[in-house]
Amino acid sequence: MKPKLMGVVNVTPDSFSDGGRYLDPAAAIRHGEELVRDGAEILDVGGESTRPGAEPVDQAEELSRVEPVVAGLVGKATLSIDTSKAAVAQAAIEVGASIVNDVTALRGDADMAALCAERGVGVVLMHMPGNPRTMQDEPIYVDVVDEVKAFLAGRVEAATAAGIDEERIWLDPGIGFGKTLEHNLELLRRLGELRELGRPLVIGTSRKSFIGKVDGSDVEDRIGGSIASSVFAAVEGADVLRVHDVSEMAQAMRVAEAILG
Ligand code: HH2
Repeated sequence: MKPKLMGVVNVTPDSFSDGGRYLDPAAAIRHGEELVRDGAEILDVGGESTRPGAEPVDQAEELSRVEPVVAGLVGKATLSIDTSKAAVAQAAIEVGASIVNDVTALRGDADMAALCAERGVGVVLMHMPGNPRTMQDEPIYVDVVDEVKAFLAGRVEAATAAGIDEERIWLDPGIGFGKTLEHNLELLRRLGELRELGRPLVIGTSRKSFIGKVDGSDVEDRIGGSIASSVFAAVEGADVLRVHDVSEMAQAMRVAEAILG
């Protein structure tokens, strides 16, 4: 067990836990550098919030947020661009991103799959029913793990049919995206079943509202829950942990790894 830490760099005014803190490119770059010093191997740069109810961001605006930040972080870590817009992904790839983290799993923009295939980048395919505006309306599954697994298998098929090398695909069950508390807990509890898909797993539990639903904590007070859920996910086989609090998570992982030997 040695998951990579993916540090979150949100260049947005409205992200659910750190919106507005790093909207200035220089502040976002400094934040990314700090996350690397703290132990992040990957930085995930995003210019559009996907929190429940978030409004879509105009392409030019999203591009102007993320492009200087990706450019400023080149050479400091592996860079991932968190976007569902092909034009934004393309600009980020041109300045140095090597992973596209698409929460729509290539369904949001008809040009995204071809772009990723042509550029040979890594691709994170995440499960989300509907879109951020509607996903929490009334999530219903007969068996959430089976359904997420079938969805992800289908997206791998679509991606490889579009020419994306299967070896470059990472999968993510989308904790907090169109799921109730019980759905999120069950996905984490049965994470091992998603390993059967044969691709590395990315897990993002950091500061999410399911933690607050467990213990009533506010968003700025969820580090303990973020660590507990991420360590659990790592033990169950997560390969990448997408986190905001890299320093604390790195220490938690060092201790967990020391125990496991
Ligand atoms: N979660 C968020 C955004 N992108 N990408 C992947 N692959 N997995 C996740 O779990 C995931 C993600 C939400 O977190 P954050 O970026 O902090 O918030 P916001 O979307 O409000 O910017």
